[in-house]
Amino acid sequence: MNKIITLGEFIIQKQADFPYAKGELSRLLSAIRLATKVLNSQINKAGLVDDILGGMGTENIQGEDQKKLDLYANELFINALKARNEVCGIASEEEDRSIIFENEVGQNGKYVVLIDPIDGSSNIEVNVSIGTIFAIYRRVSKIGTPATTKDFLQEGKQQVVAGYVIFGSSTMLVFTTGNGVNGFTYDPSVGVFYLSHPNIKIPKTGNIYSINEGQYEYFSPEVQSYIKYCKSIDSKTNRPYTGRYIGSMIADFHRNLLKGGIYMYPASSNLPNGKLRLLYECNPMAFLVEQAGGAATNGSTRILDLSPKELHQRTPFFAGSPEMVNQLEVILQGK
Ligand code: P6P
Repeated sequence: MNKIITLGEFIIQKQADFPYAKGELSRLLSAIRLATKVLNSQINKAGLVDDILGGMGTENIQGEDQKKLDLYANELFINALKARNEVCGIASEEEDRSIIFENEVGQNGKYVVLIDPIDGSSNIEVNVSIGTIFAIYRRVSKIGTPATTKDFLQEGKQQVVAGYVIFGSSTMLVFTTGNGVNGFTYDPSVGVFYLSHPNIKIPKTGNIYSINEGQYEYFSPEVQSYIKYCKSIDSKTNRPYTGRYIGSMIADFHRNLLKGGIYMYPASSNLPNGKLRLLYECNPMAFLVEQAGGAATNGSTRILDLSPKELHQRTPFFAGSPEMVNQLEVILQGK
């Protein structure tokens, strides 16, 4: 049996990885761990109680229907993070504006957290995997003052921690602190996350492509060319590839991370900047996939190099096995 290491023990062991932290990041990760356990218990009985399913009759800033679970998870993570007194501000997909902690304790917080509390929430009604995505940055504004917009609009390469939780056949927390990617599986019978996937590395290539082909006619000719490439027969490059698209990015991303593959949400004539948000969806996933040896691009530029201009901005997003992402860019750039 593998050596049993809990998430708590792992965080303590890796404390040295956070050069300037004296336990703050550990406390932040513990807050995420706690919120995840509480959320997990609600998700696992979502089909039994209707106070967590269904819509609120409200929309988020993106004009998307807010599900009860979206807002429940949003409140949960905000309160768990606020209670640790390490965060000076939080930006969330479910909040129009960033939340700045104005009190003295908040102003002394060294970090900001950006979060998508539940990605793919429309899948909860049909029991398809959903997840939470988070990114943690050191603030750039002066400690002891309120957080500013600049603290949130940092390039993805400045992240100190990024991770996701996938609520699937099991609940897993996958995160990086810039020293590789590790996956922890939750055992609800004892309420503990165990290290189940140490040092995850994505296969250099694969044969899975994930994209909503129903949008084919709206894609650019270059994206259409790449889809045709995936479907054409060429035994030398293991094609045709297999199409797998769950409609929950975290689930598609996680499968491709472990098996190899490419996830794509391109721009289209009806979504000129794509659908996914740069700050709290694409940047954390890009940090993770690069730390696992993969690549993430908007089609021409590394995601982590993009300079954010606004909190909820969208970007085309392609991420996965490095050789597949490279081949995609060759085709997109008509080389
Ligand atoms: P479409 C969920 O809403 C999400 O943000 C991702 O998790 C998922 O991959 C994508 O949108 C699905 O979008 O337009 O293909 O239904």
